[in-house]
Amino acid sequence: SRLILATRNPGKITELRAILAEAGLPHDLVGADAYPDIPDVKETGVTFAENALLKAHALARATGLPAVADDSGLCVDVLNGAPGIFSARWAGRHGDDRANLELLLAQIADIDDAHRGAHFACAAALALPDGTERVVEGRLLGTLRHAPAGTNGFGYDPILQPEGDTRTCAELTPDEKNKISHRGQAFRALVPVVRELLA
Ligand code: ITT
Repeated sequence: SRLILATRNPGKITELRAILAEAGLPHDLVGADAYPDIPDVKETGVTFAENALLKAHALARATGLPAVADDSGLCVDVLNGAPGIFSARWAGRHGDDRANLELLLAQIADIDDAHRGAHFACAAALALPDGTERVVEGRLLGTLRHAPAGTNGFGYDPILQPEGDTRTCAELTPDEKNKISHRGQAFRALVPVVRELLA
């Protein structure tokens, strides 16, 4: 059976597809690109979970298929959780990773190493066309560097050093990152939910 993922990011599709396959689930995962006429939904929620649910419900309603959506971001302790749900457009323009990262580094430039805690958070939602919904979350705890390092990944990866590692997320291989990442955890937590609702 078909399951649709609300993203235009092919990396996310590959990752969730691998997790479903590894769990032995037969579902055929397709990206929202397969349905180009469906407009993007406004992310008006105030939490990752609310935004993930909004996206999943909109896509399930529009396609008549079970839909998965995720919302994620970086939460900085000393900024009371910001950028949070605004991570993708922290410096103004949506998806300007370089500007977002530079602005954040400037905002915490004077913060000492003992107070540079942060985490990536991800909420993953599953919605059915009949309105049934579930949402799960994952987190990756770490500290923020003073300067970027590494070229893998995207977004804030070059400045987040996961707890227990000496490298940044951008210095991990994709496999290493998926094993510990907020999104990897959330997608893996979705497996029993898919099993329960889409048996
Ligand atoms: P889609 O909505 O098309 O899936 P997006 O780029 O808007 O893609 P997200 O909502 O998942 O992606 O992520 C929001 C922002 O949070 C993203 O632009 C990054 O700045 C940051 N972020 C999320 N996950 C991250 C990760 O694994 N590594 C680095 N930064 C991340």
